[in-house]
Amino acid sequence: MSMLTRRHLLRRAALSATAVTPAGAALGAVTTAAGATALAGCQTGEDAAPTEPTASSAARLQFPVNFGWGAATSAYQIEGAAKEDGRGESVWDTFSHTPGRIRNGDTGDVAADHYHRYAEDLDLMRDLGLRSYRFSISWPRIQPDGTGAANQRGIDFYRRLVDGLHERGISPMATLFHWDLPQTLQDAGGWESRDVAYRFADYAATVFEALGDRVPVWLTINEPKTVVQNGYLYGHHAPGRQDPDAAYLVAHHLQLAHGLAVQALRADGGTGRIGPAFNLHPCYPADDSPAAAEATRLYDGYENRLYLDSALKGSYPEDVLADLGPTSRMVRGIRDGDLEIISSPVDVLAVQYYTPIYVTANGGTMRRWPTSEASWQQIYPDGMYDILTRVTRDYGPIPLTVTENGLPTPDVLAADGTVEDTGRVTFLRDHLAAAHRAVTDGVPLESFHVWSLLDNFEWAEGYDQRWGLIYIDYPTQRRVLKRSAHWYRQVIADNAV
Ligand code: IFM
Repeated sequence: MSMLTRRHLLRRAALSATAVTPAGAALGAVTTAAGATALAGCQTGEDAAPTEPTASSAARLQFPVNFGWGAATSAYQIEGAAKEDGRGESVWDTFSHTPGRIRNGDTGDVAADHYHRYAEDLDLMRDLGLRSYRFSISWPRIQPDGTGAANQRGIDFYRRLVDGLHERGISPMATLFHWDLPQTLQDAGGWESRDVAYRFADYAATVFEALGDRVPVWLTINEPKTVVQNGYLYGHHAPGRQDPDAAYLVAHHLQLAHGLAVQALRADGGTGRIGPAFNLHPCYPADDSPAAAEATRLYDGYENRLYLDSALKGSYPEDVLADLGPTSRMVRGIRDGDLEIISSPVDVLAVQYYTPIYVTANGGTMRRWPTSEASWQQIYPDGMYDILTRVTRDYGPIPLTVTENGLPTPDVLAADGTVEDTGRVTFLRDHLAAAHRAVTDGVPLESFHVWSLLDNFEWAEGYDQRWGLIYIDYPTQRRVLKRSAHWYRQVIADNAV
């Protein structure tokens, strides 16, 4: 493993000490003006210096007819009911119950109690006017031990949820895996075990069989990079490992699992569309030096191309493979035919954008923009434009959906029952304006999902950070629409920001 890789890993480890949570950084590109030539890729040249973020504008930006306005959640972060109706344990049950792992010792045992309050939450979605709801299915609710026959009570819950969405005119978008691996499979090696990719395909087939007639869009694995980096490099996510060699073998097995699930849907004769969900980050050189350009290129390989190239081009980036080296567990773990499986044709690509990354000449990173309450997140709306246009430029006109974008804000429930999260309104307006600019420049963006619908369990941060459009008063589980929710309802009604 090269020096650059080691610096990359060390940089990430340092970030994690200050509570990096989600996946990481990105390498993207820089752009500002509306030119279609503004590539959002990994820019390494002199003209890559970022400019001021997009200014807010009073002009209305109309989105395409039938644009899929949505919001997103995931199972472990909102459902609670951790021990009900036959649900098995996941790695996140184990991790969150391990002292010292989660801020304030929080767990997902109750979370937003969505498992019991889903009907109320569906009504709130309808009241907001959502057209799309992206949620995840809990593997240990469907297969408590990660294999074998389906737990009917688990299936029934998601059936009720999906039926409730249709009754309210909201289109379901289901993620098969949002990090809650059954603990039994972790005990058998977790994602380091190639066999787990095949167990995932079996689980996916079970879900398609049960819900395939009611779910039009499937996403396979949420943010494989976060599992790789936070779970296996820095160890502040489940399963809490710090083993770079294992991390990239895990990356390969997650990609393999993705491809096998795509094939399972096709084998099932499913009519639904399917694709991966990647958190992508535009990476920019921190200065004009050739060394920064070179370091940015490799950084982009680890952050973006490792996942995009394998799924959409059928190859891993040569620079990353060379950097990992021929004796790495990942490189040794790639078998003939794997990349054909991984690049099984998909119908849609889900992009999750939170932050840019600025890479220094020595392979480190630096902060250029203000951060949110999440110290890893620099607020840079133009990065949304850059990453969307880069994906279209580099990977062709595959339909895109933004499945996550948002930030945590210091929300307080006032005595008059309001929550004034004006920072979230500004953030979403500016990021939607950037997405609109990408659409204007030809990006086939179909939908946009705010992260998140509800305040929820933010992994290592517990309940400390609030990411929702809807405030959860955890002691009472009362739901309160924040100012941003009212604003978003108007955006949806107007089909414009
Ligand atoms: O809460 C997470 C989500 O589970 C995955 N993407 C990033 C979000 C914010 O950190």
